[in-house]
Amino acid sequence: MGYANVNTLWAETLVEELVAGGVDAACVSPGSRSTPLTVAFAEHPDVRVFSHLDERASAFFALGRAKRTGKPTPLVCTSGTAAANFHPAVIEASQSGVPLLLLTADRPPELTDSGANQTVDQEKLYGDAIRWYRDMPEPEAEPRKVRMLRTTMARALAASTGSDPGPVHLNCRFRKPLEPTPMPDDDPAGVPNDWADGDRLAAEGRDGPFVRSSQGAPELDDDALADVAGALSTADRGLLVAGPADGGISAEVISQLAAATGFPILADPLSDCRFGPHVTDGETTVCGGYDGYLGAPSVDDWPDPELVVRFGASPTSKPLRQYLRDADCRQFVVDASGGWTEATFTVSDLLVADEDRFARAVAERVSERGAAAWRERFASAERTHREIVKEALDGQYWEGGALADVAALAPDQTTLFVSNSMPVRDFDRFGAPRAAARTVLGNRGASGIDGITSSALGAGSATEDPLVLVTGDLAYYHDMNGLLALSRCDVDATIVLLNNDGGGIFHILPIADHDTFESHFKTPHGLDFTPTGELYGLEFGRFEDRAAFIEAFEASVGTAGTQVLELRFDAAASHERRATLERRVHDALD
Ligand SMILES: Cc1ncc(C[n+]2csc(CCOP(=O)(O)OP(=O)(O)O)c2C)c(N)n1
Ligand SMILES: [Mg+2]
Repeated sequence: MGYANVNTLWAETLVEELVAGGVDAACVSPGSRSTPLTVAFAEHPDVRVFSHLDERASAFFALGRAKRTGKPTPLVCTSGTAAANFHPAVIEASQSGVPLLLLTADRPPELTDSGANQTVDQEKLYGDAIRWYRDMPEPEAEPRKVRMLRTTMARALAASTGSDPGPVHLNCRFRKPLEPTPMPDDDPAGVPNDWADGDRLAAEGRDGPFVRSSQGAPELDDDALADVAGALSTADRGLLVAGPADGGISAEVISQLAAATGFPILADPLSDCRFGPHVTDGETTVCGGYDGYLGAPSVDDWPDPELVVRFGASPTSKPLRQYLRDADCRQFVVDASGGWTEATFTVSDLLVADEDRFARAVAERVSERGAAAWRERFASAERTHREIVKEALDGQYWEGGALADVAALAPDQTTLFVSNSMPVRDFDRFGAPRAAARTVLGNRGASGIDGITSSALGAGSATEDPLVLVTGDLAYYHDMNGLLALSRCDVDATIVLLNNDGGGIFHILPIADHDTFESHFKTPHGLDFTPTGELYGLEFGRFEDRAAFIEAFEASVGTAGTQVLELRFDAAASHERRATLERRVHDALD
């Protein structure tokens, strides 16, 4: 095969190997140094290219896609600060265990630290947030080097997926000509016809990936499984906690474990276990209201759990985290990545094992179910909580009410992205478990309010599901650039914008009583977001009450195009409402 020059050979081979490894899309941003990569992706018939003008939005878009698909979407940028704009998404990907593949274009090594234009130190730019880093050698039409390139692509994909998924960074150096300009054979940038010198593997690769890597999932041995199963079989009062997870334990498997043990499941909204058919299968008690009742004084009189098995990251709910902190019992964390991410430091047993396999194996070995009274205690608290929230929906609307409605009304098979700050907390407290199948995503790795819209649209780009994003106003403002992906990347969404004119969350912190609260913490901005409708080609509507919002929401999720449904709230009033409802639940439990 003929190539215009060494950069074309290099970039086309790189893309060919990624496609052989399962890549079907890439996110690119304009710039000169990355030209060979951009052209190679754009010209590959099996790659869908998402073109983003802003690298920060691009990286979050790729992150959202990976959260939805479990596969990396390679990211391409030019040299300089462009690469630094990937950094927030890299951190989120690392901390939430999501595959990313960063291809940062760079100048040849002799220009590092030389004052050359748009040249910065890109070596290990993202520090420890990277699972594997490689400073790529300069492209060369040399057989061994090209086999290295092919192998490196297989390795990069393997390193970003597997049992400890995360970002991989390849710093890709290119020398001019960057465009596919044909260069003569005898030029250093040219590719002689016989460059491979008969090395067919270098020239053509293999049928499929150059290196097929198989990665086994970690499993416990029989003794360890018997120990856990024994502990579960002898406990009357156990809890199964499904924390936020991108690809953690599945609802089906945790249900098997719940059926075998008789223990309730406390399902974080960002686990795969809050919603789905298992919720009403009769064998399991799926709890979603614990954020509202576990802080009740009367819960202190409940007997302690005798055992807790946790999957995924630390739960979103603070009352749940505190409850687990105070439970003096054996607490297992099952984590295939072996991350030791447990900030309350209450875990007694860290089990590095594939979550589904572990739970299946333990469910088979458990011999006795726990006490029905314990399960009923949780089921009854759930009913109390749910009734009080349901009643409240008929009264003054509040931010949590909107989340309760979204949870109830989103169609089956929705992909739902929930922003940080109050939206995810309200969703946790007020989003009742339902039998509908949903994919709920959020950025809880680092809990930033940046890149939320882009992450949601990236997730939406990977699915035919209706896409719903629930975001606060500061998060919406922070990533307005991300809205351009709606038209450029052909994504439709329903965006529920909860506008309380600033960071409502700060009302619940002690700083709320300080002079600097309004100006430097709550930061009311007074922005009218209506013009984002015209600017980004979406329908922007403001809704005054619950009935109007529900009507617009139901219409939007069934319609093409993007609708932003803005609800305006007073943050202080919403907090009062949360507090009143919490008190009501606590009193009812008393
Ligand atoms: C990038 C980033 N900057 C700052 C913060 C700190 N922070 C946490 S919540 C919040 C306010 C978010 O406001 P909004 O999106 O309107 O949600 P609300 O608090 O009103 O629910 C801020 C600034 C953060 N998490 N991430
Ligand atoms: Mg706000």
